[in-house]
Amino acid sequence: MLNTPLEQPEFYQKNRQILMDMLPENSMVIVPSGVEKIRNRDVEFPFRAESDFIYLTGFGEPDSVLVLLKKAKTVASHLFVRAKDPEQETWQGRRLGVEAAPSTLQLDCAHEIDMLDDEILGLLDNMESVYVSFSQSLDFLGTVHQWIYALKEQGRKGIEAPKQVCDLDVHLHEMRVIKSDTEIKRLRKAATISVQGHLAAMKSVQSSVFEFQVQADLEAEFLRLGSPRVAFNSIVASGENACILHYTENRSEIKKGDLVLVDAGAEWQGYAGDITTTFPASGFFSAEQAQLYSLVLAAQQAAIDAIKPKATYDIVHQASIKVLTQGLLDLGLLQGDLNTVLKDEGYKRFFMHGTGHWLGMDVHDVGAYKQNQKWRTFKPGMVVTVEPGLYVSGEHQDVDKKWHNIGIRIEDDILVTSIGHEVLTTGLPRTVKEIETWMRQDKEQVTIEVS
Ligand SMILES: [Mn+2]
Repeated sequence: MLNTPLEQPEFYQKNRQILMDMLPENSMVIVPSGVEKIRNRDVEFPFRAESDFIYLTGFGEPDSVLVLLKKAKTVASHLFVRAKDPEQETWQGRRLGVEAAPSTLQLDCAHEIDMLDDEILGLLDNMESVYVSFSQSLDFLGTVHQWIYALKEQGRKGIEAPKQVCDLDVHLHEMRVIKSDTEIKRLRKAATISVQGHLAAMKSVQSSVFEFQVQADLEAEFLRLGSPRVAFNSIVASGENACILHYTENRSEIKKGDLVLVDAGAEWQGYAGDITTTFPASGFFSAEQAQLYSLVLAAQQAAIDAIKPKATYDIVHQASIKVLTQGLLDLGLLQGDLNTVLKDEGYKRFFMHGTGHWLGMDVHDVGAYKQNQKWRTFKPGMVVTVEPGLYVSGEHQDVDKKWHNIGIRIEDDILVTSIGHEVLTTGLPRTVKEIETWMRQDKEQVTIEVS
């Protein structure tokens, strides 16, 4: 659990200010942190607060709700938190509490969460609009509606209920698409730790028998470098498992001739890293593995090269599928001519996902991809992943067996800059030759250490 508030409360204060500047007078914003979920019996899943909530508070306890009001050109911030409770805290961990919250988080005032239903009715009186994320659970949206309903019932006493409920995502998520300097710093750190974890995984595969052992070394490195948790469940997929896009079982034995696909990222101060590496368990690619790998890498390079201000996600995707499709035609995995296969999307048999996604506090970060039915253009401060792949499984029975059970994805995190782009996830061996050399050197280093 994230009991310690994150650093730099002024960063969150600024986020609140920018958000409220966008909203009209007499608006209220309501953002909950989320509730703990039972895993089994009395064991909870590790809690991680909603990103919107962290973005505006730097705080991560469950059962908390942020309420922002804009009235007479002034913004007031109220936080509802769990009450201090020495007994509960002895069992379950520290709580910030009502008294410490305002100064620690630079908020105007704090209340006990148990008082939310009562207090919010007073705060809502005379508010014109309520902004709440329409991505929230129906439960929470229902609660907001109940509050408004309760106010309407008191209409004869002169109480005025809000007249509209608006989607907060439109404003808040658009804000989150463009990263500030503080956010870029955190993403850079998440990227650096993620790179180190992937290097540890490449090292681990040489002494590991099972996928979970590689996962252990990967995640140990994240933790060792101070990341409190993975940004998403790590994928360590060997051989045919790599053809399952979100494989997270990680229980199989790694065979000598397998490629191992690792898709994992560390979280840092609420921000995600997201890297995929694919490398041979033995330290050497087979001829077919090397051919497909080099093709995916060329597609990734073409896609990264296309990233600059005013380019669009579609341009990046088209750049990668063009290279992949031509390569699949050249290798005989696809037949026909380039334009026909591109038009018919024949490549989707081997590459069935997009080339990437927004990256930020959420690994598949918030923000629209299209605006007014058109792909939106890139702007400095946006962060995207580029992750083309090729997946040839035993199911592709019309394809020569020599290509079977090869799943490859290569993914990096890219910041759009004013002059083009910057790869945040540098420092990994990427070409076939670099990977083979790195793994061989590493093996020699390990041998020296042991002897
Ligand atoms: Mn990704």
